[in-house]
Parts: sequence; structure tokens; C-alpha cells
Amino acid sequence: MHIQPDDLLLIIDVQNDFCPGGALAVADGDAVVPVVNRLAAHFDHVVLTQDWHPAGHSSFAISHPGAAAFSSITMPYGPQTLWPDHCIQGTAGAAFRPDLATERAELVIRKGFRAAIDSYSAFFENDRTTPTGLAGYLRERGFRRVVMAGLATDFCVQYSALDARRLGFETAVVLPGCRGIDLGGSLAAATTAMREAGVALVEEIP
Ligand code: VGL
Ligand code: ZN
Repeated sequence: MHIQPDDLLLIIDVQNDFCPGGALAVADGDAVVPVVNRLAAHFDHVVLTQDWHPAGHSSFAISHPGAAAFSSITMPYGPQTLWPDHCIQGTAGAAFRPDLATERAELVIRKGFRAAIDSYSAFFENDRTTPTGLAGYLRERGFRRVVMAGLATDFCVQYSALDARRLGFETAVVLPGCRGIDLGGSLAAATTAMREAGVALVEEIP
């Protein structure tokens, strides 16, 4: 692994609700934990994201009477997939997986905390303009490359990786450390979009 001092590992949403048994379980989601832990041991700098919704969040199907989970609606900021209730602030489902090595994280970015808007990306909410503050943090600290892994490949990892590229960071996604939800072909579409945007999709740290 050729890790430089200005490389950052960004670990996306490795939380109980996205793992088997959780409210929005990603198939085999817990399999990312040993991969991510091994990565974290090699990086000088690690940041975590945590999906962190208030109860009744507008991305929850239950907030839209008659709408089914995994269907799509149009919100003022654009299309939004509706999800089962998940990652509700302070619940066990929102906690990091107990076996995730969190101790070396220098920052935890919480996202999705505004009731009226979802946030897949670690950088911008789903209107693609409201910042989380992470870009400023990375720039101020002088990071050049962002290496990502976590859950889910086709939602929060993809959106974060596309935004990192848009912001001018060299960006890599370590695929063995990711698992996808795959709604209607979203996993293949995400892979294509990331590749076309110049995200390095890698098996190991290049
Ligand atoms: C995510 C759906 C809803 C993710 C978060 O972490 O990919 N997906 N909230
Ligand atoms: Zn969410």
C-alpha cells in the first residue's frame, strides 16, 4: 500500500442498520468490517461518516402515506428514494458496528440530520449544494487524496466519491471494503458513473 501523509481514509456509514439484522440491511454488509479495519490501521488519517436521521425523516417511507419503501418520489430538491426507518439518532441501529475500529478516527461527520432533506454524500446533502463542512475540513488540513470504503456502494459511497472528484480530490474506492443495495440496477450504474468521473475503483490501495 502506497499511502502518503496527505491521504485520508473516509469510512462511510458502517452502522448496525446497514448490516445483516439491521433496519436497512445491505447483503453481506458486515463483510466490509475486517477490510475497513485493515485499511484504517495503515492510514495516518481516518474520518468516519454516520447516517443520523431524526425520527420521521422525510426520506422514510412512513412519512409519505401510501408510498412504499424503496419507491421514488419527487422532493423540492429532486428525486428521492424512500427507505424504511433507519439510523435514527441515538438508537442502536445508528451506532457504528461494534467491531468497527473507530478509535483512530479524527472526525465523525454526521449527515441526514435535517428532517426535510436527505444526505447520501459525505460532502453535500441531496440538493447537491448544502455542504456538510467536510470539504472545508479536508482543504484546511491539506489532504490531497481521499480513499473510501463502506456502505452502501451505490448510494452513500457513490455520492461521496462523485462529490470528492467534483471538488478536485484524487479519489479511490476500495471495492472489497464496500457492499451495495442494488435497487433496479443501481450498483452497475454507480460503478459506471464513478469510473466515468475519474474515481479509481481498486481492489487494494494503489
Ligand atoms: C444510505 C440509504 C439511505 C447509505 C443511507 O449509507 O448508503 N442509503 N441512507
Ligand atoms: Zn439514510
